[in-house]
Amino acid sequence: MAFIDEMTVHIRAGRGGNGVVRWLHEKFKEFGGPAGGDGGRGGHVYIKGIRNTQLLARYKNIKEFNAENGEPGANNSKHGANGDDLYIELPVGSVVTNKSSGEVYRLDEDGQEIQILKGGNGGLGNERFKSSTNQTPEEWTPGKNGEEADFYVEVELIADAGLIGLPNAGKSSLLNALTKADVKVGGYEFTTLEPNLGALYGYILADIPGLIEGASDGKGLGHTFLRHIRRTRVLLHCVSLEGDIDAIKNSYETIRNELASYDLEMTKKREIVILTKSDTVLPEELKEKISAIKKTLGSKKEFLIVSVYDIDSIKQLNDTLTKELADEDIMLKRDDQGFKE
Ligand SMILES: Nc1nc2c(ncn2[C@@H]2O[C@H](COP(=O)(O)OP(=O)(O)OP(=O)(O)O)[C@@H](O)[C@H]2O)c(=O)[nH]1
Ligand SMILES: [Mg+2]
Repeated sequence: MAFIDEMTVHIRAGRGGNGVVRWLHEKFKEFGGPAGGDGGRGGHVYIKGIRNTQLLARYKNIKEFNAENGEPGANNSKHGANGDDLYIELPVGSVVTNKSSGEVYRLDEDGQEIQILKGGNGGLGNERFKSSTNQTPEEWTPGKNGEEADFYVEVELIADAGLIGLPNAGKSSLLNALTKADVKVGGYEFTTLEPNLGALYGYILADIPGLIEGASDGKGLGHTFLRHIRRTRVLLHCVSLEGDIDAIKNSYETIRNELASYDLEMTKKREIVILTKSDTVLPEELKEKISAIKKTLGSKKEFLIVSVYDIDSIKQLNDTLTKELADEDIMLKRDDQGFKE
């Protein structure tokens, strides 16, 4: 699917600081005993998931990342400071491969942190080498190199919400109205042949080709592209208000049936019904259609009445959607902590 981004970078954890040779300075004593401190540890490297699909663009001209080195030890047995750990922020949906070891890390959640490289340990100061037979050790050891490797980063954006519906329902038009996607729109069926994605405040909206009755048997464009919205949290089910009441009801039921025959789990997803093209319907007709649809949907279903020519209705859809996705975020986080709604 479009929107995949990638980069290859060299990443280094920090080198440990060297141990040092120092002596205690006491009056009337040339050597007051060894007092060289150990070096500090080099900084580790972490990757951190952030909900920002544009993040990779920030690293366009960067070929390498380096965590801070540890400081050398000091006199009076002082330990050198550890190098700062490095946090590399990457979009949620990033798959990061260590090209030397083959290890693969996935950032699936906002705020998730994974350590990918360890900083080198600091070296030992001469105080460490003191023994009964050696009161004046001159030995010290250098800090160890941090781990380093080339990494391949690929971002697979996972859609948060998916626009579904019959062909011509106005799905792509809504994607364009809500995001900067600017995809092809047409007054004929199957304008959209491949899924399109758009970004809405860091959330990803997917617009997929229209489904028709029998899509599960391969009619129209089939239904395999439903896999692109398998992991979405919310379905935006678009139903055009253009047809008569029976057509509208059938349109809704057809899509629900096709979803069920693709995967029953899909029918358990949160669904917001969007009644599109409201500008094509006269006010009194709209009332009739709405009350008929309410009965079909039952009391639990939420719906919105939208026209791309009615800015307020788009704004309302935008608000509902962003609130819905943000609430879901909070619920998911609570689930992680063992809370249940
Ligand atoms: N009057 C009116 N026309 C609309 C509205 N939304 C979309 N349309 C028109 O409806 C037609 C279909 O719109 P699309 O956005 O391409 O529909 P789609 O659901 O993506 O269609 P497929 O990609 O074929 O599945 C186009 O001619 C649009 O201009 C609306 O709110 N009002
Ligand atoms: Mg379309």
